[in-house]
Amino acid sequence: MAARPLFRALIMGPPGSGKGTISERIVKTFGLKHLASGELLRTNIRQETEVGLLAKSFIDEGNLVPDDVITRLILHELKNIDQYNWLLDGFPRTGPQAEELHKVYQLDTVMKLNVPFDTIKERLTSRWIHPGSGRVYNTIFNPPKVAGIDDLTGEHLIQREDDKPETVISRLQAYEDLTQPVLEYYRKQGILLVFSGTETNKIWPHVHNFLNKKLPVLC
Ligand code: G5P
Ligand code: MG
Repeated sequence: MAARPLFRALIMGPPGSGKGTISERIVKTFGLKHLASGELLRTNIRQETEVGLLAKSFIDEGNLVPDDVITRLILHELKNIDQYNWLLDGFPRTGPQAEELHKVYQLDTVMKLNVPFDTIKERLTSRWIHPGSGRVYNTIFNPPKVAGIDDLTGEHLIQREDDKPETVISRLQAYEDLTQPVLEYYRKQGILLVFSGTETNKIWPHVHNFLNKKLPVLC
């Protein structure tokens, strides 16, 4: 029997739309490898790599990291998971990034989370993360068992530098200006699906049903 072709998916949406939260559920249910550009950059910042030092000032201001830097980083990481089904989160988010990715990998599907901006602003100011793993909490939506402490490691949670209200506005602006053309690019390819709502728990069943038609469920 011929091997099933590898599945290449992308999740897009404005900052705080729930990409990370839904990706975690996709990974758990369908076993895709997950590569999140923001997470990768934050790891580089913590490890004080050359890329991390360069990226920090852009991220802290709510601006995008230069295309060539993030593209090189992501394409390098994708090589390591080449033999698996994967889900990209947060890359590409400009036209040039989408074109560079397309030279190497053709996506099967692009899932866009369409969440109103007012809903998003509230979520980001109540987000807490575990810096070591990138695990995400929210004091209202999915609080840790003990306030300020990671459920699995018992280590302290922190707030992301770029979740300050003024930085959130710059990030939303960058999304509007630079990422909208990417959606158009995928819409033209006929692979864009939009999932709208204000609650992840209501969006997730639709994402699940959609992926279920394409992939075997793990659990
Ligand atoms: P990131 O890390 O890619 P963003 O801004 O795209 O950052 P972010 O903030 O990580 O996206 P998300 O993943 O879409 O948001 O959302 P999430 O973390 O799952 O959910 C947000 C919060 O809401 C969480 O606390 C969650 O628990 C909660 N939540 C989820 N669902 C619900 C719900 O239904 N109700 C409620 N009440 N809460 C909920 O990128 C960061 C920076 O890195 C650089 C840029 O500088 C960027 O700003 N970067 C790039 N630069 C250039 N090119 C690229 N491709 C880049 N990628 C990253
Ligand atoms: Mg995220």
